[in-house]
Amino acid sequence: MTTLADYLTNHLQQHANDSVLSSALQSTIQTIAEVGVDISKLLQRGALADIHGEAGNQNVQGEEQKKLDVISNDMLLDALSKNPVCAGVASEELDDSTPANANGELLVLFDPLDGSSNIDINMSVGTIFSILPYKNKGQTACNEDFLQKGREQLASGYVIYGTSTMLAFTTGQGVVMFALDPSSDEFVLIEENVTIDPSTKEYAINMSNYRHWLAPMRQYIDELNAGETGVRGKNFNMRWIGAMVGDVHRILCRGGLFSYPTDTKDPKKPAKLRLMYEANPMALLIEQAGGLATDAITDILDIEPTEIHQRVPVVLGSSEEVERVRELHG
Ligand code: FBP
Repeated sequence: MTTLADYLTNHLQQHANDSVLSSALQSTIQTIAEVGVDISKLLQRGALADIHGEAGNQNVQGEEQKKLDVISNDMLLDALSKNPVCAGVASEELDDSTPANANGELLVLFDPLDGSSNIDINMSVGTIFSILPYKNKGQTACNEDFLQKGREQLASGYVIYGTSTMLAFTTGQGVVMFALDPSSDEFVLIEENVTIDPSTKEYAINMSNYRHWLAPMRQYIDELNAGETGVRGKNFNMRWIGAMVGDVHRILCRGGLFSYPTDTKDPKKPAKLRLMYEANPMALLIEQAGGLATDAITDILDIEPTEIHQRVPVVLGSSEEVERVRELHG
């Protein structure tokens, strides 16, 4: 049985060409995992822990915050800010980044509780994280320091709170998965080098937005829905968990396509998902598992960020399907 601590010690030392950076990565992933255990326990207690319902205020995205959005945000912010390797933290729930230790090596971004509309209905939710290098050591970190392309990420991953609690991450050498052992509060290694099949028969999209999509996306989904009677010549099945972390976890487990495309619902908000807290970390995982991740045309990891809360269209998963979407958006 390999615990997270063992794995991080062995794995990162092996692959490290910078031991300072690797031990910084090690302690940061360990810190996030420890908070993940605490959030998992709160979720296990559910309504008994008074974590259901609204927090009574809106976040910078203009969304009603759930109680657990705020609780999990504060737990992560507190733990990471106390970690000396962490120079700064940025959260989906906070307007601006929070400077931490100016001599730290790393910047951490997180969506403390992805899929928060699932909390009150006892469905899967998750914590998504992205780790970037801090390039202005000795200075106080600010929002601009976080505006690095997704390719600059040193690591990314998520903790999913589902039927069991699991952790999946990459440090650029493939994707690994751990399961939480509730009897020891330890994450135990269950799979290394997770790979995604290039072809699939499963897709995930919020079909209720169909009339708001651009023509190429409607054509792609029409092709899938035509199944074996159409140009694709095979039937496709649909899933939608309402939490990106859940849909991406399914894709890492059995392949598939996930998309939250651009839409015309609200001209001021042509996309829903956040580049820095959702798209970039998930895109790195998917690419490291042999899949693809685009905004329908451009690889997500090559998008130059302009502000820490920017939103992007997302198409990710099994490469054949992502390429078909790219072709139709040609
Ligand atoms: P947050 O819950 O972090 O705001 O994330 C957005 C999200 O919940 C994704 O996880 C999910 O894929 C999508 O929105 C669901 O959107 P919709 O409610 O439109 O189906």
